[in-house]
Formats: sequence, structure tokens, C-alpha cells
Amino acid sequence: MRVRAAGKGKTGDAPSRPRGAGRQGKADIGYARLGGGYFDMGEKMLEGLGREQLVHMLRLMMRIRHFEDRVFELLGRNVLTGASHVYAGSEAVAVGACSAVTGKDYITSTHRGHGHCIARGGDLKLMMAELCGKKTGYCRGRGGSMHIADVAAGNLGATGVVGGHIPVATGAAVACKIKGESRIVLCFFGDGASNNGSFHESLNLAGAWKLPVVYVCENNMYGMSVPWAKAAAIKDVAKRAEAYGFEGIVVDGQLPLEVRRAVLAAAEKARGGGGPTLVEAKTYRYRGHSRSDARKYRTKEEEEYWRGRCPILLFRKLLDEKGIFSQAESDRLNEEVVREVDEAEKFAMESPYPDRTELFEDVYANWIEGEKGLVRKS
Ligand SMILES: Cc1ncc(C[n+]2csc(CCOP(=O)(O)OP(=O)(O)O)c2C)c(N)n1
Ligand SMILES: [Mg+2]
Repeated sequence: MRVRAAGKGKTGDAPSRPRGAGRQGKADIGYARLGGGYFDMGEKMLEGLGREQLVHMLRLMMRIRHFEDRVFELLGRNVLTGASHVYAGSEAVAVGACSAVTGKDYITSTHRGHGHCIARGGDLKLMMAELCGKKTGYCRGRGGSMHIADVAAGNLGATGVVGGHIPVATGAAVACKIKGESRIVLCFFGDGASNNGSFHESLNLAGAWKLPVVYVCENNMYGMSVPWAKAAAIKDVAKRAEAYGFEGIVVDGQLPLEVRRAVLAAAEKARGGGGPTLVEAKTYRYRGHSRSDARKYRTKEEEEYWRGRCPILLFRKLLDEKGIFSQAESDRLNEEVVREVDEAEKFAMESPYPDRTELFEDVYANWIEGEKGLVRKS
């Protein structure tokens, strides 16, 4: 199945049974939990999704925005310390892509990874606690902003090493293939990472071995202060896929349904043994690279243009225009989400730090001599 390039797709009402509904079944992230809606033919649908599923996508995008805005505020007040790279502006990429895979699939994430974790259904309380270094966090406060992982939920984790996780994602895809599983891997990374050797080596093997992986490049036009246009001689990262023998697709990263459509087709292809796809989502980050970045390398006009293409505002407008979810309903949802973030912050603030005595736990695996050699102590 081929996917249309950015701008050519239509987000019209789907006339019949939603694409992927039966296939994704109960493992579908967040959607299965909602129940109902899938088979109601009288319901207004977009891209095969009914009202509840579409509103869930909106909720996830709002969660990411408000979580990130709060993180930025806490950094400003020095309540949160260390580096955090916020995802505001690119919500449609994580939410659109994660909506297209199942809960059994794996994802890998980046230094700008909070959005991926939330789109995957991550718990805001555990995330905020992790950012604050608290014992109740996803990694018991050991990982912080750039290293959130939830392996049990298929989130293989984020990394502060740019491009460092692309071989991890590719290796996970090798494992899926060897085991004959129907799982696939969704690998997020930035435009800057696509200039690293780890990207090229991974994509080369993924192409040669037809691995079940979907590479999602979030091209937000900059790697720190360096514009993509100065860091590479080609316009689209997606073009690089051709060199490794598979398809590269460009999508509008501000439209979640467009991202979803491309990733759904790529995931279907990967699951069916058709190998990898590189999906490049053109997007933007609203804040600086990190808190200390004054954004001197980009213009106000450029920022305003992209603010006008806010993925949440565009999606709200679409749902309203299609008679699916009114602006007033979106306002109420927005307030609900703000309360969720309030609760997450409260939970994190009230949580304890790990005890000093735990400092060396989880640093080395605990191996003991078993009957058949070394085994890991539980
Ligand atoms: C291997 C490595 N090189 C350099 C850095 C410093 N660094 C951190 S983020 C970043 C930019 C990455 O750009 P991109 O992949 O486009 O992601 P974005 O920050 O735009 O989301 C760089 C160079 C690093 N963390 N790791
Ligand atoms: Mg970038």
C-alpha cells in the first residue's frame, strides 16, 4: 500500500468500518479502553475513527501541551533542575503515530521524549515524579527527563545520546523478526539525529534484513541552533530511505490524522513482512532547544507562522467543523486536562526522594552463581 505525500490526503468522513479497528483490537493504545463507537455506522468518523477515539487523540495532545508548559514553568522556578527538552508544537506526531500501532508494539524515544511517553498512554504522575527525581517515578527517579522507560508497556525508553536509540529500535526489530512475532517497532528521532552514523547503519541493516520497524523522523527544522537547511544538502530526510532500499514518506506533522494514516500503512507493511518505512513529519518546536536557549537563530515571523499551525488548534477546529466535538466541549476538556497536570505536579511534589542507601541499586545487575552458571538475582 502506498501512502500519499503531505497535503494530498483528505480527512473526509469514512463511510464504512474503520480501517484497522478489527486488526488493532484490544491492544490498541487507549482506544480499546474507551469501548464502543467502532462499529456504529451512524456515527461521524474521520480516518476510521469515531468520536471517542478522536476526542481521545485531542485529549492526549492537550496532555502533552499542558504537561510541557508546566515542566517549563517548574524549570523557570528552579523547582525542576537539570535539562528538559519540551515537545510543545509537535504533539500531532507522537499522538498520530502512536494511535497507529498496538499496545504490543514497541516504541523508542529521544531526549525530547515526554510527548512520546504521554501519547503511548503514560501516566502523568509517574512522569512528573521521574522528572523531579522522586522514588515514585517511572524509573524510581534514576532516569529523569531524558531517560523515561516503561519496558513492561513496550516503551523501551528514551536517551540523551542523540541517535543512540536508533540501533536499539533496530535491534528490537531484529528480535521481533527472529522470534516470529507480529510486533513492530516505532522509532522516533529528530532531523539532527538523521545525520548521525547510528541512523545510517541502522537503516541500512533494516533495509537489508526487511525489519519490522517504522522510523518516524520529527523534522522540526533545527538540531539545537543549526537549521536543517545548513546541516544537509537535501530538503527531505525521507529521501534517505531510498539509499537503503525502502520507502520514505513526507507528512504534515501538524495534522495527527495525516501522521496516523502514514504510520498505519507503514506498520501494516512492516507487520506483513514488507520491511521498514521512513516517515518524515514536518513540524516545529515552540520553545527553545532547552530552557537556556534564547532562540536567536530564528525569526519572530517564522515562530508566528508555526504558532498559527498549532496542531491542537487545527484539530479542535476540524472536529468542530465536522460536527464531532464543539469548541465549547474542547474548552471543557482542556480544563480537565489542566486538572490532571495539577494532580501530577502535586503527586510529584509530595513524593519522597530515593533514600541514600539505595544509591548503588540498579547500577549493576546482581548476579549469583546458580546451578547452570550465573543467574540474575530477582
Ligand atoms: C551523540 C550526541 N551528540 C550531540 C548531542 C548534543 N545534542 C543534544 S540535542 C541535540 C540536537 C538534536 O537535534 P534533533 O535530532 O533534530 O532533535 P531536536 O532537539 O530538534 O528534537 C544535540 C546536538 C548529544 N546529546 N548526543
Ligand atoms: Mg530537530
